[in-house]
Amino acid sequence: MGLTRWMFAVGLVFALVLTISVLQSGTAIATSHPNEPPDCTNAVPSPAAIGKNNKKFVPVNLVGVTDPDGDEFTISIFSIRQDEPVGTGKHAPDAIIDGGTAHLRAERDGKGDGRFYQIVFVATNDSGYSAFCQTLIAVTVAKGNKEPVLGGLDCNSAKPGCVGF
Ligand SMILES: [Ca+2]
Ligand SMILES: [Ca+2]
Repeated sequence: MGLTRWMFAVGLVFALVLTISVLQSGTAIATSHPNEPPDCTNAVPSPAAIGKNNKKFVPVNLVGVTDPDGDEFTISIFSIRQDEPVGTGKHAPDAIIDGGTAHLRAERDGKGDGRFYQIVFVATNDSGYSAFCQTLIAVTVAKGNKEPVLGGLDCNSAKPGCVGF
């Protein structure tokens, strides 16, 4: 019992030291950081949703990103994925990346539960600090006025079929 109690005490001290060192390193990071990266907590697509199913491309931009230091920043799209098959032929691919603009096909699988596109992008400020961000946009037009459901497949929208990166 004595040994158990001793080990418990050692563990407690160790945990305390660990907590203090974590807090100190956290403080050190906050105070010595010369510049903060952009904040994409409130990033949303514009338009907020795609309300058509005409198979045409819709330009979608990303808004709501800010920079804590007021720096200028640029947005560069890294990847676009979707939860339905991209398909082949003239209605593929379903996304084209043009810098910070996503061209997304206004399309949904007639047999599916509604399409979501996931846009992954990087916001980089003029001091070179980057934030890795993501947002979702749905194709809202649906038979029977059903809400689109997120999930299922995970396809690269820029390539035919349904492939990964
Ligand atoms: Ca397609
Ligand atoms: Ca879906």
